[in-house]
Order: sequence, then C-alpha cells, then structure tokens
Amino acid sequence: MTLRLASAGESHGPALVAIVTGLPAGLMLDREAIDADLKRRQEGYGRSPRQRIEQDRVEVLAGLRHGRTLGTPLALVVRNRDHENWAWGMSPWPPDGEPSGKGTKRVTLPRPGHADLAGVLKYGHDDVRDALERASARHTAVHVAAGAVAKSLLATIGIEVSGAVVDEPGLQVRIDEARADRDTVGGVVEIRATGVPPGLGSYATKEDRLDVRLTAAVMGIQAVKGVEIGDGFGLAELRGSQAHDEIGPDRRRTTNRAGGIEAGISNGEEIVVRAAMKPLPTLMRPLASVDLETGEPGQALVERSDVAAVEALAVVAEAAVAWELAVVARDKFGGDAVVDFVAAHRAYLERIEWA
Ligand code: EPS
Repeated sequence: MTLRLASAGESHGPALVAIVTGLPAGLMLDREAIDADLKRRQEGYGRSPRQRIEQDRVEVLAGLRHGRTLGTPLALVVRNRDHENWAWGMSPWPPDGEPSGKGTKRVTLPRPGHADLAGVLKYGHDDVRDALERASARHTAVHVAAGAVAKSLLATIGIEVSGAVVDEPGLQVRIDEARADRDTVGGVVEIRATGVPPGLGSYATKEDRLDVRLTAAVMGIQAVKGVEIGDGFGLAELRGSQAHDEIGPDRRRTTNRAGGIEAGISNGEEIVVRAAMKPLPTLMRPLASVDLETGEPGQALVERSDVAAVEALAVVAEAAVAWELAVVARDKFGGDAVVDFVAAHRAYLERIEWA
C-alpha cells in the first residue's frame, strides 16, 4: 500500500488542503498533537505579523472516525484566517461588487529570489500574485499536519523524528540586526530520526534510495538551498579511513558520519539530515527589479514578511522527513490494518535479529 500526499492551497486563498491515501486502518490520531505541530511552525523569532492573524488548526473532513483512521483517504484542511481580508482579491470565482480589501491591485514588480519573475513567464500570468500565492511557504502548514499524521504512524514502530535549528547562539541578535536594517536572514536546521531499522530504502533504483527521497523532500521546502546527510559536504575533505563508520561485533557503529544511510539504505543508526535556508526574498528595503508592464527599472514588491523563518523550517523539515520515512516504512511493512503493519515490522526485526 503506497502512502501518497497531494496538497493544494494559495497563501491568501480560503484554505490549504491535503489528501493522504495509503494509511492503514486503525491508526489513532491525536488532534492536539497535530495542532501542537501547527503551533510550533507558527512560532519562532522573526516571523511576520501574519502569524498574529493565523491560528492554524487542523480540520479533518474524511478518513477518520472517532480519532481512528478508516483505511480510506484522509482529507485535511487548514483554513487561512487572513482570507477574509483578501476575499475579493483572492476569490476563487469572479468576485461580486466593487474591489475591496487586499490583493485588488495587479503586482508587476517581481522580487529577486521569489517565484515571481519565472512564475509569470512560465504560466503566462499578467499579475505576479498569480505566481507568488502558491509559491509562498504558507502552504507548508498543511504539510506539517500530514507530517504529524506520519509521525503517529512511525510511532507505532518506534521511530521518532525531531527537528531543531542548528545551535546558533547569535540567531536572535542576527534577526534583530536584520530587522533594524530592513533585511532578512536564513540559517541551518537539523532533523534527526531515531529507531529506524536497517533496510529502509534501497540501492536497487535511484528512486528507491532513502537519501534521494529525504533530500528531495527537504529541498522541496521553500527557501532551502542546500541539504546534506550526515557529515555531507564535510566528508569530501576527509580520507576514507576517517570518513566511514566502522562496524562493531554487535553490527552497530561507533560513529555516524554517514548520517544513518549508506548506499541509499538506512543502516540502523540515527538518520541525520541538515538543510540550509537562504535569507527570505521579501525585503522591506527592496532590491532592484523591472516593472513588467512598463519595462522601466523599479524596486521589487514590498510586502509584509518574515525577517527569518528558520525555526519554522525546522518544524517543516521534520514533517517532510517523517513523511518520507512513513512512505518507505509503508512500502516495506504494508498492511491494511495498523496491527498488520506493526506485526510485519516486528517479524522483520526478528529475522535480522535487530533489537
Ligand atoms: C511568505 C510570505 C508571508 C509569510 C508566509 C510566507 O506571508 P504574508 O505575505 O501573508 O505575510 O507570512 O508564511 C505564512 C503565512 C506562514 O503561515 O508560514 C512567502 O512569501 O513565502
């Protein structure tokens, strides 16, 4: 049974939605745990005033009864509370009445670093808003909700995933300084997964490789420009004798430079994924751009924005890693009911004699 996720939603549209298929029946979901992850994503120093408007909560429209999955598609919704201020500008249907609220004026000044310019060229839009709304990181909210569902599934087989900003004592000061300069900053996050048995993912095809799946998922998050597994780029500077993790008599490693993945397969050690986030592209002191309507030089669109969202990235990347691990775990252990999934995992650990 393949676990799949499809999502839709614009930043200031009515809602963000996700459909999850391939979950086993009988998985208990905890609404508070999902909402706690949504809250964590909204917190963090340096976020935009938008976060005072949104209070993200998950709604479930299908696939769940009394907190237990039915083995049918799970439909998740996170509403955009800000939509009421954009009801005319972001109306899915031609709006009634005179233009009012936000998003009524055409945007023609693309921001360097955002989807704006390539987006309008590619899709033939004449309003940059038509590109930026979906490219916005707002829709990561519903992916965090799906990631929380994935974490519930992984918990049944003892896998835990957690993300954090890589220890940077000066981050708050860096954010304050950037805000004072009307600028933005990025940062680095690290995701760790414990309890992953050897044998998730495969060297058989490129698509099956766990490192391909994890790096693609994390690279797919807005503003991520680099992803590494384990010691990643640092390994290039070492000799083989220093770079690899030797195998002890218990088949465990004394080091974990590979970040828990060798040849595209988990090796039983902690999985470690790191991601670098670029400084966010919406600047209060805008960069040079061109007016797409007049062809005149101009300054990029200035919108309310985050100064930094690196703490949010830690939560979003945690969800992405959890999601991919859940996909490969579903591929390996299958099962229509969660008890079948758990039993297949137990039988596998017994076969490989892995405690
Ligand atoms: C974003 C721009 C800002 C952020 C948004 C991501 O949106 P707004 O223009 O409404 O202030 O706040 O992030 C979120 C809304 C969120 O919930 O994370 C962008 O351009 O990517």
